[in-house]
Amino acid sequence: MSDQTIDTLLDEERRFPPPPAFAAQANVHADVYDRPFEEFWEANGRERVSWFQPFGELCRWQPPYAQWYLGGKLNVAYNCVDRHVEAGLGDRVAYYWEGEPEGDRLTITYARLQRDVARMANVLGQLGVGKGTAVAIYMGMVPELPVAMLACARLGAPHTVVFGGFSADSLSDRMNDMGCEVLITQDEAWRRGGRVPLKRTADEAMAAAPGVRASVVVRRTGGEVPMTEGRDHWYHEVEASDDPATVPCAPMDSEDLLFLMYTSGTTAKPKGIVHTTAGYLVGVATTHWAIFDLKPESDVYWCAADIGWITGHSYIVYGPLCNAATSVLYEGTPDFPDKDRWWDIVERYGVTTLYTAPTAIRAHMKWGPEHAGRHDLSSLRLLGSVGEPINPEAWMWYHEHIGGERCPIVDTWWQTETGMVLITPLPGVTTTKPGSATKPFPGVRAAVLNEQGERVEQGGGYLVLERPWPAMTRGIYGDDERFRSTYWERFPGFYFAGDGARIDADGDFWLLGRVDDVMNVSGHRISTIEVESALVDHPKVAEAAVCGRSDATTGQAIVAYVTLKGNEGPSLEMLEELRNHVAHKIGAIAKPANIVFTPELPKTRSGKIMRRLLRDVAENRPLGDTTTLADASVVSELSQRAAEAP
Ligand code: 6R9
Repeated sequence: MSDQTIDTLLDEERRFPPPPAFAAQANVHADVYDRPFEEFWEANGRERVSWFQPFGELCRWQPPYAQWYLGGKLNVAYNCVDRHVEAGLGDRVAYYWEGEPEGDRLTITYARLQRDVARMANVLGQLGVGKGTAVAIYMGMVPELPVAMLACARLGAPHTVVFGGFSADSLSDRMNDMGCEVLITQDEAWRRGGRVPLKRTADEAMAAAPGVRASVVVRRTGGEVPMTEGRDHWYHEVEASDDPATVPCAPMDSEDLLFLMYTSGTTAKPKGIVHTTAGYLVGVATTHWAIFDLKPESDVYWCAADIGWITGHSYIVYGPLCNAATSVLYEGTPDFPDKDRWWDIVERYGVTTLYTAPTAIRAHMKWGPEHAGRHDLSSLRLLGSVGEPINPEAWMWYHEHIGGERCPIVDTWWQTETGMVLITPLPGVTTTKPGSATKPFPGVRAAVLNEQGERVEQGGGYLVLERPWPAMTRGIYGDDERFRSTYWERFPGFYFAGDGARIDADGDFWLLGRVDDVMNVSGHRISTIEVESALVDHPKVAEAAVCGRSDATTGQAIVAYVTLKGNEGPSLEMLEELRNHVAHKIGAIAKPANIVFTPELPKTRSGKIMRRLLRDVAENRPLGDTTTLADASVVSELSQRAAEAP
């Protein structure tokens, strides 16, 4: 982010204190910040979660690894489903599901969810899935997705959910890294009226993942898909009981692996971020209850993310279900069949709480407020934002056109690695400022350090966290060295998040985006090197350098600079071929928005590609310091080509 943007942010003087009526009924009040951190997490550990065996020790901190709620035994699926049915809440709606084809809807109560999970668990059990068996899940936003995750949790089988937009290579890499034995998928997914061939992609992935011995295929569209005898099983054809008594909830240790979520880092290989059972569950349930001011009897909560990302895991599945919330689950996109799809959903179900990403808000801004204006949004009482810094304009638009100027907005900062929200307003307590995530959550301590690792009381620097929190990752799967070097070496003793931040005179945090080679496209983390590797993988590409440039809708857009081999000349066909190649290697979200063909890339004398310069070129900025450049003429040549790029 340029200095100018930072200054603009800090000039932001609008203040939004919590509406008094909201504050009066809020779940948490200002005194929550005074609670000693041990007492806070100890009490929430007891109150928010049911234990088969209570924990003894709260936290064991052996940097960089923390363990929480030691000695406890519990089951995540039991906490998210069965105990609510036992408590007489079986008729409460867990999910209102909205499929993409018009009129395709389902109301799933907690009692039904319990039966669905039991059935899926029995099917998995027949395939030999038990405690410790790694399961991959590659699905769209259908009810069977949370059911599959919960069935794994019920059996004690760790899962990894791979976003349905990812490619066969991405899926097989993850399955191989985790050692997955079983894959749960579906025939196809609906998207904008088209069909996404999940099973076909899964077949390609399984061909490259020999450890996967069985798959379970849920029928969604009814499209023709090949089934491999002996390996693939239609979910609806397997005979299995849905009686929860036939498949007990496995008692798990607090620190047993719950899931891996792969995320992009600064190398081409995604990291398997480890999340365990008790700390994760307490962390997501506590934050969900406090930050979204959850009133489980009356709220209709909607997180419009995809479950394939950490936001969906923590705040569509585990947090809300643990809290016995009623949620909306939706399949599809905000502009199909029309741009008012979301507002139609809000009106139909009386959604009270909406949690989405700045990129979605900016898309709605672009489409205009008339789509929301056609619907009654008066049920909304609280709005949330996650995934990237929210620009003050987008914040104000959300506040006015969606929140009717009455709903507090919680801008929540967190990461795959943190598992739960760490910096956020509390809606009944915090005076918000458009663009600021404000304060660390109770029991969390964050700071900003300068280049030398000194604490910045007021001003900009690097965001770090100072002590462990329950849902923090337990590491990168199988890569202790990378875990230490990525997060713990830059500032010894602190968790380094990879984000820049500023603290203002009130002690509020303003997030400024990534400081490493990770791009943020529509709230999705993509590493520059991952895209470069995919490009260089193409037989005609000699070299590639990738950077993000600002984009009004997606936050950042991917720009690639490509040097072709030998006599290959640039062409529009080549450009399309390369974009498709990246989509095939990684997934459509990683497709470069622009490709600039260039005979040479700007490099330092030691051979490092000067990405900062590429970003300047991509954003038409005056070029910064080029004195370390080996051949300065490359840059003027590049600017010329970028301007002419198709
Ligand atoms: C939950 C999630 C994490 C990165 C993170 C930061 C950015 C997320 C933000 C935000 C500013 C917010 N980020 N929330 N930046 N304000 N409210 O998005 O996880 O996919 O791992 O991305 O997203 O850069 O480091 P993940």
